[in-house]
Amino acid sequence: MELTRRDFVKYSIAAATYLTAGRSAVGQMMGGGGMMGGGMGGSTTIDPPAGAAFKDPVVMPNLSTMHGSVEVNVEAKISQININGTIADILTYNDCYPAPTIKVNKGDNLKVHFKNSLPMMGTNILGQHREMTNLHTHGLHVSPSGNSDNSMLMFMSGDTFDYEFDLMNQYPSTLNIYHPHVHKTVAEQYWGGMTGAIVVEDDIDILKGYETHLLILKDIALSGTEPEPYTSTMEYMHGKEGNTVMVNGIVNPVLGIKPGQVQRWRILNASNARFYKLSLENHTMYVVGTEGGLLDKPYPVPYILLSPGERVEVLVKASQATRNYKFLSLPYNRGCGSMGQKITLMTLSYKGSRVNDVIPSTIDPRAKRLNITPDKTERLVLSMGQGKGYINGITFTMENYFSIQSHLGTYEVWEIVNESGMDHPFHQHVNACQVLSITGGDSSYASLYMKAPAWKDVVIVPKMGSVKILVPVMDYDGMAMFHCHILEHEDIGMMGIWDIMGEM
Ligand SMILES: [Cu+2]
Repeated sequence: MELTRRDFVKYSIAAATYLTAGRSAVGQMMGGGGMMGGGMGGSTTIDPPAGAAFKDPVVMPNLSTMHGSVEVNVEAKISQININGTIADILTYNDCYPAPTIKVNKGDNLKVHFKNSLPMMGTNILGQHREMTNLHTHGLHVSPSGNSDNSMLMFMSGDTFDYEFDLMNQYPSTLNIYHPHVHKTVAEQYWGGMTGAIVVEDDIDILKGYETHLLILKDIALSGTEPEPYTSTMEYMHGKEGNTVMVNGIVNPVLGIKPGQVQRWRILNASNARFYKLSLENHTMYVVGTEGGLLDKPYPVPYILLSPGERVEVLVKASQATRNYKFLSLPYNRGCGSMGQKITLMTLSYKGSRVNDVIPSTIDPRAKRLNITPDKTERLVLSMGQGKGYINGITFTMENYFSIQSHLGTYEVWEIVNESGMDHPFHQHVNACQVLSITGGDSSYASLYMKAPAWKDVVIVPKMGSVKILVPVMDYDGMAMFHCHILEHEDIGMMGIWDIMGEM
């Protein structure tokens, strides 16, 4: 099925009709009130005792036995999940929190049999039906049209749909995300638990020998046994942060490492609004990959900032005395009145017999910074006010939005200016970009991404600052999107349409 621009308008009308049809609010999933997670006004510490053993998220079973084909079932549903000792009603894919990891290779054909088994839950405070959902494959370089990564699709309770993603042009060694993308329900469903990883395996051997783990960082606050509900526009303006912060669904899990061992960690910030300033006590971390693939060499850093939607790959070497070390998130002020918190995310525990692993000096020599004259330049101004988010003064609705028209085979520079007092992690679908410059914000974040040949699909636009990114427009036309990845901001309109047309 090919979704055209005319179809998009049709879908908009269908959605509007659906909204005004006045379906009764059955089974209010979320009740009660509650404050945003602590930390407002000052810096606080969350330092829970060491928890259960670290576990990687479960791996999604592949139903296909054909080489080059991956076929999975993904069912959105409410499941009972143990959140730090409380059995809670969490929004999941396939009863798992976080969702099962889909593993693929470049060149594969990925089929997803999707089912929306969320019950009807009435409308949220933005007026959207809570159970309306779909599937976005954040980071995949695939078509934004038809039955591929098409964020215009919407599914009601009980609907099924077969997605198909052609990974012919996909970047290898990437950590991507699957999550819902229906405007005005994204934040609530993501907050409630609907997030999983798509790992595209390496096509080179350099990192294959290292013990590898996936770390999905996610916070939540519960109200009784349910995810704390959204009760005010202010929560959408701030973005929700939870007081329970987990790695793969566990509070402060303990990960073992042998003395002298090097481990590879793929890290995803799957929180709605929480920024992590990641630091491993007494250790240097070596950044070897970002959203769009591996870097040319390891970049040693004392800490790395990871905003919602961002991913990073690091190598860590157990080069210190044998004991436990805290993997921390240090306080960071992202704006909106919070100084941030110091959080113990995970405990790294030296154990076992000594090995002598080495951090390699090169990673992927194919990674290069582009030096290209752009075909055109776009300027996007992000702002907030009156309970809404804006791009160039326009708040996204299905009928009216800011859009960029681009042509396949071209390169564009997007200058993104932040006129608000809060950082916004800017995300564009379909094509990863390189960072040309960052003004304001954390200086080590800016210097890393201005010098490394990093491919990114989320870049922090610092409060009252700006970024310039170089965006290739390659392989796929159709209606894609760009938006703030504080998902509450997307839901209140900080989103636009990227109208990618054929070659000029
Ligand atoms: Cu934002």
